[in-house]
Amino acid sequence: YDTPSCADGRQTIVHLFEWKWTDIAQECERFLADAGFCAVQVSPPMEHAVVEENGYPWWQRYQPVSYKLESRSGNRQQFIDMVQRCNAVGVRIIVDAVVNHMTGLGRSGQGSGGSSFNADNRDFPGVPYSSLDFTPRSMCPSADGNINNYNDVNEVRNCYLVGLTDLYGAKDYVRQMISGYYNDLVEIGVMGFRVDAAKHMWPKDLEAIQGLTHDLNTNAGFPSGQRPFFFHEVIDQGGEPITVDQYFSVGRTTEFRFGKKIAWGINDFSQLANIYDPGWGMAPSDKALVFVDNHDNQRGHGGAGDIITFKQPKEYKMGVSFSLAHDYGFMRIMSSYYFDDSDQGPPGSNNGGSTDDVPINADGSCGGGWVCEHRWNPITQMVKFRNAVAGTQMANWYQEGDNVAFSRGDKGFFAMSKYGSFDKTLQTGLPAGQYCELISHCANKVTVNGDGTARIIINNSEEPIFAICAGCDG
Ligand code: QV4
Ligand code: CA
Repeated sequence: YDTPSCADGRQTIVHLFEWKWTDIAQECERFLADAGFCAVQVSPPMEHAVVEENGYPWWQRYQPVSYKLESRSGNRQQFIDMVQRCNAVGVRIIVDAVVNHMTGLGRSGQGSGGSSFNADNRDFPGVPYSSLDFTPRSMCPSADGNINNYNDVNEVRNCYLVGLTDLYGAKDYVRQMISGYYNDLVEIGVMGFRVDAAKHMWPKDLEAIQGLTHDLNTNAGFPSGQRPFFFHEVIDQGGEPITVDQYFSVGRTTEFRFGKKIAWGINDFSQLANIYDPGWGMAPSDKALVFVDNHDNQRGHGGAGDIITFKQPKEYKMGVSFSLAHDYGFMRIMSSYYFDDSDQGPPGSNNGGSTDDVPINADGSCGGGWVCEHRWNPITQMVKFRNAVAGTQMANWYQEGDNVAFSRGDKGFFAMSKYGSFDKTLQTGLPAGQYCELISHCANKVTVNGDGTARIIINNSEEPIFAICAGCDG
């Protein structure tokens, strides 16, 4: 479950947060395929609550009403069309799977697909689930039925996360409904799943659900016998009894400590060494799903604090570029929309809860309130670098003040200078020859000498990043 079935050895996924299926299909065809992205993580595609009183917030999509593929991002037919069109150009789809719970207590009415529901009665006829399918109250040790004490494993996994009706994952029927949802998606051609709130589910229940889940669909271009890729959202920053290693048998885990270490390191380059800190309990590289920020911590939700985002563009470009140059973990890029309010939905959501299209400007940037970090020059270019150096080790580490550099085997060399001016001869580990510097699109040409050294010049205050790799033409 750890290995994503990427086409052509591609190494990076992008979360197109709250994008519509029609826009994602176009983005696969017009940008992501050529840019060398492995896959898109899409917002939860199942039917969700419609929370008018909070202005149709982004988080309504984390409150499932049924597993019908009818959401703010589009309907079932549009979802299928997206998966087929993305697969056709070698870009895979990863689904954000919200399966720990259904909607929050107090909610009732109709979901985004028209199914009726009543959370207080635990009644979700669109699945269907009834009161028998939710974790028995007797199994939750907290006084109010909610999770308050993260030091009690039974409370974290058997009580309600912020009032969200908690599914009883030990029950066969519940396992069948969840795996039925997965199998529908696998049949359509998705490559894998981000399991939302996996910290609040028992690993043995996840294992049973996976056991009922089919191999990837060979008609969608996957090799036969290939298991879906799974990564589990487990916020582990140390100090709690639930740790990422408890989930290694069921796939990868989100490594939230990575984003913090990047934020600290961009602030003080001397902290960029030893990003992978096993002493802190961080997942080994082949178990870690890494990211500089995500849709929660960029707006003060789960795992927030000491995180850099698109709101600090220069620092963010450096943080993501360094991460992509590094050899640790499987990398996800965040692609956001601008917001002032942490509840705020995507562009257009104030208009009755719908979503606007993503317009592309003449210079390749996005308009209409969409940030599109994945289209920011250094980020796009470093995705190519990561593909080119895959499988190599880091070497020739150099750090002095606000300058850092390292090589990736004999395939690539990366450097970064916080204040944008650097001029020094360093060992690149590369074979002699002429190389195109990637961030400048080959405006800078670099000569590697017979002994592997090269004069590295950075002269750019906004994008103070340098990268060369074997076979990269800019
Ligand atoms: C409110 C009260 C509760 C009360 C309840 C009663 O706050 O005290 O019990 O009503 O009905 C929203 C609201 C929240 C509301 C809740 C239920 O913000 O105030 O409770 O709905 O109606 C996202 C948001 C949450 C949001 C949720 C569901 O972040 O704010 O809650 O969606 O709409 C922990 C977890 C981790 C989690 C992280 C945020 O370990 O798993 O918190 N991260 C994932 C997702 C995240 C999502 C969920 C889990 C839930 O990445 O985006 O939460 O699916 O760290
Ligand atoms: Ca649970």
